[in-house]
Amino acid sequence: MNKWLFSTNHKDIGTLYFIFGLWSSMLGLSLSMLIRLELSTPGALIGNDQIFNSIVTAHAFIMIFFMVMPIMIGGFGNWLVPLMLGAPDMAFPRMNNMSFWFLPPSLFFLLFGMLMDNGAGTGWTVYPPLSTNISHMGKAVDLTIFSLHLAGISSILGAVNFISTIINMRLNFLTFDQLPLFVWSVMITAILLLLSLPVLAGAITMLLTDRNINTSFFDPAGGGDPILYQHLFWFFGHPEVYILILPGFGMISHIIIHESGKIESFGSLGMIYAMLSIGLLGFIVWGHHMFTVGMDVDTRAYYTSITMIIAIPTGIKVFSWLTTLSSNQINFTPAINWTLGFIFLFTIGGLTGIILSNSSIDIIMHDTYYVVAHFHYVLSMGAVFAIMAGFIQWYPLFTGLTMKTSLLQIQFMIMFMGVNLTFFPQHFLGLAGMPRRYSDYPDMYMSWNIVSSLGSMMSFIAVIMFLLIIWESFINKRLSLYSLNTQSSIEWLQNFPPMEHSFNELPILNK
Ligand code: HAS
Ligand code: CU
Repeated sequence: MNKWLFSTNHKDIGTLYFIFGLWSSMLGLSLSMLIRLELSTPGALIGNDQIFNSIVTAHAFIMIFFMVMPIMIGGFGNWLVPLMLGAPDMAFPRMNNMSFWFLPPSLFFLLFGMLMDNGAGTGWTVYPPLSTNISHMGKAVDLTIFSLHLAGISSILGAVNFISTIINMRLNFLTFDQLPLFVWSVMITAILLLLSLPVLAGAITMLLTDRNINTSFFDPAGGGDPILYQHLFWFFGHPEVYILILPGFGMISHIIIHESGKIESFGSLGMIYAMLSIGLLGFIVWGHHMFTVGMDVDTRAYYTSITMIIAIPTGIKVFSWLTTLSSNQINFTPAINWTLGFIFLFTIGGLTGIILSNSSIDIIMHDTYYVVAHFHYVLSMGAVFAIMAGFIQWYPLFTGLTMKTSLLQIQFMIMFMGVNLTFFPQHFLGLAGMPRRYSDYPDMYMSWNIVSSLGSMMSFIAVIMFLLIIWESFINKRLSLYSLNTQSSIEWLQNFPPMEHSFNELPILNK
């Protein structure tokens, strides 16, 4: 008990993040199934649009702040960064513990927000005036804001820790250009977090005072402006979407290098510069989320052009991955399946992003399902596929066990079909004008919505299957190469469940 609550060990804390992220992913998945159930046919299932909107809002927050970020940065970052640097642990181990333990209370506040009064049906953007007390009187939005404050503090502390660790705790002879790409990706992500989260914190604090102590930052009646909120939110929100994908880029690079039997990525330095450019450009494109606020034509032209430029460093990454893979015999292992799936589907999502970046097109497409399709291709098939690839790749390191390859292959096929069936038709729905965040629709949108909901059932089955595969590996205790040669690891495995005894207890890895 104390070992977990007071842990200062990067691997144990990483494991805590994985468990937390897995738990949240079940929660986020359940909410998404409710959304797809409501939308599976025309007509009402839940019968209350405020509840539907609260579900959509909680789904987004949970998936972003309590699933992808904890798993990628908290889980993989904590486990792998110190090992890749040759460091004994993170720079501030006790702060690392605090970063983690801010998250459970934050999640509780979010859930209270969803369940109290009428829930927070604001969408993850929390735009005023919808989020002010005109439309959301009760405490729900205040609780949601407080949840974001806590999650934000957690991430800022984590970011400080990663930046300090990477700058100060490298092995002496490692120069920056020799750092592994995953370490680079986490450092850039941490810098993005450090620069963007305080702006979100400012925006939601101003919203909190508008709601509770009668300020009027976002209220025209008092000389304020709701558009100011949108600028502050998206100055955070756009870098945030790169925060969600950059560590995935890092993991994908490592898996490709490993699977193609090479010692480094094609264009290693170029990959570093590409990630740096994506991170930098990510801070000056936020206006592409606000094309419909009445922006003048020059500003629209600026945001359109600068947004499109991001395709260049991203293209550098995609083509470098493909070049690293080329001229090798590819063995279709489960990790490489997810990796190839990532490259293909992330690119589709990226291309629809380029389409949306055209301001004149976006004025028509904004707030339609086309946007929903875009961001699920880069998130559900980008970020999540990268997580699956990384988890399978490093599972033997994390647990000392191996999962069953044949089951993983089948599971990949089901999930691949499931997510594509769910989200590809949403492009058609968006092009036909179906708006996002509505609980019902006219009959003309029915067919593709049925396909989408059936696809989500398929993904659901694939996720349950993945849990069973993990369970199977724990039951059958197939040792991985990491643990085969040490006596203590065998004893460790005999004490089921393995989580009771961390892998750090193996003398071989105990630094
Ligand atoms: Fe996005 C909305 C544009 C990447 C996530 N995005 C969202 C939202 C989320 C999100 C969550 O400009 C919704 C937020 C909300 O709730 O309202 N996005 C882009 C562009 C890129 C991009 C240009 N997005 C991401 C990533 C995300 C993410 C990564 C998370 C992981 N996105 C937008 C726009 C909106 C938007 C508009 C607002 C829409 C609206 O109305 O609300 C780029 O970073 C993508 C670059 C990647 C590629 C693919 C690989 C590159 C290759 C090189 C060759 C390609 C070229 C392009 C030269 C481009 C292979 C040629 C073009 C052709 C069409 C062929
Ligand atoms: Cu954006």
